[in-house]
Amino acid sequence: MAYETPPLPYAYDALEPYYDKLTVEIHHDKHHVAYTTNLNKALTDHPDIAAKPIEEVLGHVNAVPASIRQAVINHGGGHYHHSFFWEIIGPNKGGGPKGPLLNEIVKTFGSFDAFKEQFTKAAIGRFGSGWAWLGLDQAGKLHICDTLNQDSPLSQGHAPILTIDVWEHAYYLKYQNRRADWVAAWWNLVNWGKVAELYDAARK
Ligand code: MN3
Repeated sequence: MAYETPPLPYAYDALEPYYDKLTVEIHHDKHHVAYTTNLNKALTDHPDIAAKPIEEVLGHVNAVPASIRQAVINHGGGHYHHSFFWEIIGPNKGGGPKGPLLNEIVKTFGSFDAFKEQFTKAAIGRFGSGWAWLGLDQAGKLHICDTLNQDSPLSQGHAPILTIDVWEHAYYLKYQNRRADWVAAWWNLVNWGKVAELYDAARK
């Protein structure tokens, strides 16, 4: 059993002009694939772990033997987070959420704009490499957080429904040091239909 990098669910250039073809290609085919490859390497002698869904492994990461735990956090996180990231963006998306998810965002953050502002702040403010997230916390409440490197919100018992990658490899070719421009452009790619699906699933 080995983990596999899911194929990119659209063409490399499908996210233009917000996300350029070259970055998408390198990000998926090199960075994402390397995480998956290194995860499988780390688990060579642990087929019992490699047989589990990655969500389960990261959700109980303290059960992973100490000798490989950091490798599983790094590469397992990288494998899972990127698979998730490609799913919640897409071509001809953007706009905003509807229905129960919109209602909950308004209830929690005051308005959709206030939510966007807080999420953007988390993404821009993440020092160094990492991710910003919207998810359900252990109490089932919507919650914004940011994580360092490939530390996973799953390991905190959260159910993620939205994320942005703010590692420099995610945006440097097009946006260089302008992380704020990457975050602003990324809102145009968010697949709110998929985010709503994840929200509904997480509530069950
Ligand atoms: Mn990345």
